[in-house]
Amino acid sequence: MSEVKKVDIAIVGAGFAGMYATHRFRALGLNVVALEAGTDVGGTWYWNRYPGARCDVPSLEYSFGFSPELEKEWDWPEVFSAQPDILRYANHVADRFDLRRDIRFNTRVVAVDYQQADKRWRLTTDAGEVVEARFCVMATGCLSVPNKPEFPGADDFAGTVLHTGLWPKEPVDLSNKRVGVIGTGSSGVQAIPELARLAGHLTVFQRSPVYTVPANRKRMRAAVQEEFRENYTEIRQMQQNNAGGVSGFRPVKSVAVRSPTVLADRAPNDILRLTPEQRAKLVERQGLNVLLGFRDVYTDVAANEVANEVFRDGIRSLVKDPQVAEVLCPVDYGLGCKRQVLDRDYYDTFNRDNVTLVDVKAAPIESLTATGVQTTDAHYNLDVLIYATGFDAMTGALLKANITGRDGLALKTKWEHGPLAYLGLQMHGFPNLFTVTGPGSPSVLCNMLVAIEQHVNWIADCVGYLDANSLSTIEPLPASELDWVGHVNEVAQGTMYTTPSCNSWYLGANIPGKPRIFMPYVGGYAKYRVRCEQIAAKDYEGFQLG
Ligand code: NA7
Repeated sequence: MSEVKKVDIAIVGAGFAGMYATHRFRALGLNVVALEAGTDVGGTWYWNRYPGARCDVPSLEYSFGFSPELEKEWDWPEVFSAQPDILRYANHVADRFDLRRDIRFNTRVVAVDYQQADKRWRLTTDAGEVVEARFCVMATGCLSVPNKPEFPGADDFAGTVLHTGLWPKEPVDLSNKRVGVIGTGSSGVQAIPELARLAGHLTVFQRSPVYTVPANRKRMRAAVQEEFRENYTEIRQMQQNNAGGVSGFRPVKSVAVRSPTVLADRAPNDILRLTPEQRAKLVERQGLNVLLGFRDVYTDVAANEVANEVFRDGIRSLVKDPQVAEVLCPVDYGLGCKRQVLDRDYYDTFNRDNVTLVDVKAAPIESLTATGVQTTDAHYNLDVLIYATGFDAMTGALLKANITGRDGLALKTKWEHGPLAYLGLQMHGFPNLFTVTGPGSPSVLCNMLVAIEQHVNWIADCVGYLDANSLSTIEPLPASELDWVGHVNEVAQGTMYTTPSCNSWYLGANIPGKPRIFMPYVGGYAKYRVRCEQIAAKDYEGFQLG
């Protein structure tokens, strides 16, 4: 066995969370190592290289706030960035802060074990290397374990198989190919218009239709970027006080004031206060996005269904073939149940001659064959099959790391009935192990970069506190995590996220056998941040220090 590497802090993952953790803990004078399965930094943005991959938060917000120099020197080409630009940014950050010297790439952590006697964490890698650390920080991401449904005969398919969440670095030639894609969530919706342009023929296997609205496609104007730079101190403060970790800063100097006609068209707060004619007119003028602006759509089931029907009418007007349009209309769930999907030309893609939509809810996929996909009523010949089937979200990567805490308690056992954690930061029985954007924290309901920085800063302050007070361990009391999980569930009740008809990855409903629990904290980032700060200020109330 190779020599054991001993460090103060072991970090698992070198996406944005692991990168910032490496930087932040190093600044405390601690000895750090980050272990990363990929060959380079970027995490989610390293793996999700599929055509059309893009962020749904504006880049001037979805960027690190810890370095004013970084803010000054980086130019974003578009308002909402494409994956290659975000990955370029991650690489720039790694270069600028010399992060790679403390990151081991091509290294997958296969076991994380608590060594009770010396209160250290022992991490074992797929190469059999061992790292021991006082603290272990799981920066493993919320959407990092791809979900690949097991269809009978999957191994028989002789064509190329790809997953959007594990897209190869090498160019994929789809020209003149018969391409099939399974899945119409965010990844599928982003990829499908691009795949249709690249492929000879595209067959879309859709189980659940989606509510998707056109994304902002604006190039970044230099003046807008500059105005953000001038106001970044205030913008970062605004993010800290916003439920979604987004400042909502509107450039005033660099953007012309909207015309009075457009202002007059703005939607009132409640859709139920409009007549059907007014609703139709509003959508005609402003597009489907306008439906997302009504307050009651998210709080009132009747209002929600009105908006859903207006949305369906919108789909019917955008898609030429009425039968195809009907299959694209979601009926089983409403707006606000799943994460809002943004697209570029999605509905119009189904007007192309080289695209076929297959309803696999009506006729499910039975098996894969050597030559394609067999549903209960037809066979589809394919050269390439793409899974856009999502992720084992939020808990997947943590469980996959085989974490075992005190007294041999496996995280898998502790979380058998759902994730039990305090603030999404720590678990009882797992002293000195922290999760960045873990279940029970705002995480995926927040601007991830803001959520990541807040967690890493909190953990760094906590480690500093332990050292300053000659303490060696911290873990939550059992009652604290029970109370917190109760609170997380309570605030999720009554929202559109948890209506009985809603099945989303937020609830774990996309993974067979996964407990149905709403995992992220819906109470809002700002409230959550204040709570974390108060707890730290009260000498880590609810935690047990030793
Ligand atoms: P999602 O949103 O989980 O979407 C996965 C899609 O794959 C969805 O349409 C699923 O249909 C479909 N799916 C999954 N399993 C199957 C099987 N067995 N047969 C047919 N279709 C299937 O993942 P994404 O990657 O698109 O997006 C995840 C997040 O990444 C997104 O919310 C953004 O935050 C970024 P279903 O709805 O389960 O019927």
